[in-house]
Amino acid sequence: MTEKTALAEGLVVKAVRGLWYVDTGDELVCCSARGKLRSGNMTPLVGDRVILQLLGGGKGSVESILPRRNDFIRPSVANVDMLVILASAVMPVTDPYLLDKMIAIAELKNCEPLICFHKCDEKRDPQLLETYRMAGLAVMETSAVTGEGLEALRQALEGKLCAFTGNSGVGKSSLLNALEPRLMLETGEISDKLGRGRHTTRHVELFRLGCDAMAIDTPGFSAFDGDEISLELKQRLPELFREFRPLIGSCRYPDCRHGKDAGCAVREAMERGTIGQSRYQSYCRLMSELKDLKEWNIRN
Ligand SMILES: Nc1nc2c(ncn2[C@@H]2O[C@H](COP(=O)(O)OP(=O)(O)O)[C@@H](O)[C@H]2O)c(=O)[nH]1
Ligand SMILES: [Mg+2]
Ligand SMILES: [Zn+2]
Repeated sequence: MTEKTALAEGLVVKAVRGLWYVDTGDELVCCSARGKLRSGNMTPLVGDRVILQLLGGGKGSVESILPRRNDFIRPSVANVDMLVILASAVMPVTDPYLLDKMIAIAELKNCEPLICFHKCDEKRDPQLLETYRMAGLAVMETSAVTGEGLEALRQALEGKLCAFTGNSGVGKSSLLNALEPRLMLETGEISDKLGRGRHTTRHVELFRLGCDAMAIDTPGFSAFDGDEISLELKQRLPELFREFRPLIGSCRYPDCRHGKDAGCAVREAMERGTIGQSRYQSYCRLMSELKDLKEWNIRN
């Protein structure tokens, strides 16, 4: 019994009840996590790059987790390069406030936001699109029906680990299917709120898209919501609205919160029209929602 077991590096592509499926490039290895990892309170997440011990027969154990770019709680996923946020101008119409919240969370997590104005075959909202373009965010119009925007989207995703999010019914699964037909994801489910638990899959899985991208389909906005609301989000909120950044130093008072403060350069830019009104309103609403966060955190 002197045989030395081999170590390999791989990507966690699926997690199911205490087992992690790790793609080493050569094979898919079903792993448990070493006690050492668990006692250190580190659980591998889908998207993690890990060092594993190969035990033969497609089995192994995760030895250590390589440093992460970011991690999310719900869905449990790490190293998301890009958050693809879908919006729709037809039922269910996306509330710009939800979009802005998702964008802020993406920025907080060092994750590139990409906004897809989806179902563009049915309806477009050029004004909203322009609001985001003006903010310096990546935007595109997509349709799973006509295929519009798919090629541009493929190019934007290339080489990245992407999470698709957006309100239930906005078309996430349909868009993923349009990008990669063999995925055959279920589409057209009714409200996530009603269906939760019944239709929501329990495990998190990364899909390989043809364009050398990995993607994860998330159940809806709720998934990236609540849990990610943190004190850090509150403290860094102004800079998470990227078009505010160049203005922040120009406010009259250095501690300006960019609300009703006198001489606020951000608000003045909104009044001049160089910052979208809806973006500014979302900022103010988020700020007021986060105001009592400290107390909220203690309560929970
Ligand atoms: N017109 C139109 N309908 C779409 C498009 N993409 C999805 N849908 C429809 O929108 C509904 C919800 O789609 P689904 O992919 O299940 O949304 P999800 O909940 O975000 O995954 C389904 O009835 C789809 O057929 C699109 O590009 N254009
Ligand atoms: Mg879906
Ligand atoms: Zn200000």
